Amino acid sequence: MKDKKLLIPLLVVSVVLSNCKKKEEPVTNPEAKKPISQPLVSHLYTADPSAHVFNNRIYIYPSHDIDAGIPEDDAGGHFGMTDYHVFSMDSINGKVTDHGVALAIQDVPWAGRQMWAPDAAFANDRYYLYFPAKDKNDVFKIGVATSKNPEGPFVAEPNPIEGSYSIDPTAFKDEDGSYYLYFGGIWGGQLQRWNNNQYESAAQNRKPSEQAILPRVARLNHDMKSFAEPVKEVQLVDENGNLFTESQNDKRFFEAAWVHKYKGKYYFSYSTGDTHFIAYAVGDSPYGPFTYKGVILNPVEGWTNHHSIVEINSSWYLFYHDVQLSGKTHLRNIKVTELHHQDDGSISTINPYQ
Ligand code: FUB
Repeated sequence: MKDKKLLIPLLVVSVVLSNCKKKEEPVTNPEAKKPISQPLVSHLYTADPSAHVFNNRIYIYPSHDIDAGIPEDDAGGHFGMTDYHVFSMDSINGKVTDHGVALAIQDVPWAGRQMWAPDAAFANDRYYLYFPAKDKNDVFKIGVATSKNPEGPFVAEPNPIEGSYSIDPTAFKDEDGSYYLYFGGIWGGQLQRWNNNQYESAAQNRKPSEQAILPRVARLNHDMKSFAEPVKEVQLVDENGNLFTESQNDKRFFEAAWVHKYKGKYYFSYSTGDTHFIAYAVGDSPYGPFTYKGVILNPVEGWTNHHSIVEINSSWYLFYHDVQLSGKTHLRNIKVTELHHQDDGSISTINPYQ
């Protein structure tokens, strides 16, 4: 009896409280970071945006993130992407068009799984899509596919580029018309398995005191489908000309190479991986050496950081990604913001959140 008498006032109190709670929604967190830019695409998850201007239009070649249902591991197994979409815009604030599937893994004869960060180039009256994927032996290689149109669809070559390995290819065209393919990524990207361009499946990550692993470059042949020379290491050095050690992981290379040229200098930018910076280094030749100069982009939300830099109508832009839409490391969204070169050639550091 005593309990029943208490029940009615308790019910009244709980109904009043639950109504109060509803009125208070949505709960806003005063500590939440405010992004400086919004996702360019929200109907798909996209990452690793490589942007180019082709035919006066901006084309973006990103990874297409999906939830492949693969548990997270240190080698990035949960990044189980299976195709690419190309996006375009007529201007930096213009409407973004999704051109649909440009290349799917079932149409790449040599590929097994994980289509990671791609890039594109134009030469010989056609467009070339460079993309990494694991082959049927689970070894990352770099493939090339061609199309008459910047948005694809692309037709893949039957084999990966001979002599290629690891991930994150980026094609750079120099002013003399030569093209260079930069690539490499450590840990899940397997670059640590390739010493002297030879594969050692059991090779481990470097120890903190050892010299950091270097990104790679090779000039492309006129056919844009093969290397014109043996793959070389790209020297990334500090202000005294010394290579970094693995322990200098706020400066050493991890993945996501990109090269742009500004006032005659070559800018090599890259992700430092586990310290999450996009850093840059400057040199006088496409082969380097490149001297570390600083940070272009501070860490974004999500583990990875990957970008591209492109000049559009005399302004420079940084395309990048974070995980604003999903909050999940492997489900990212591409973004863009303006980038500024200072008079001394340095690049102002961008904070992705206010
Ligand atoms: O998108 C898969 C991998 O994540 C890329 O290849 C890396 O650069 C990192 O962004």
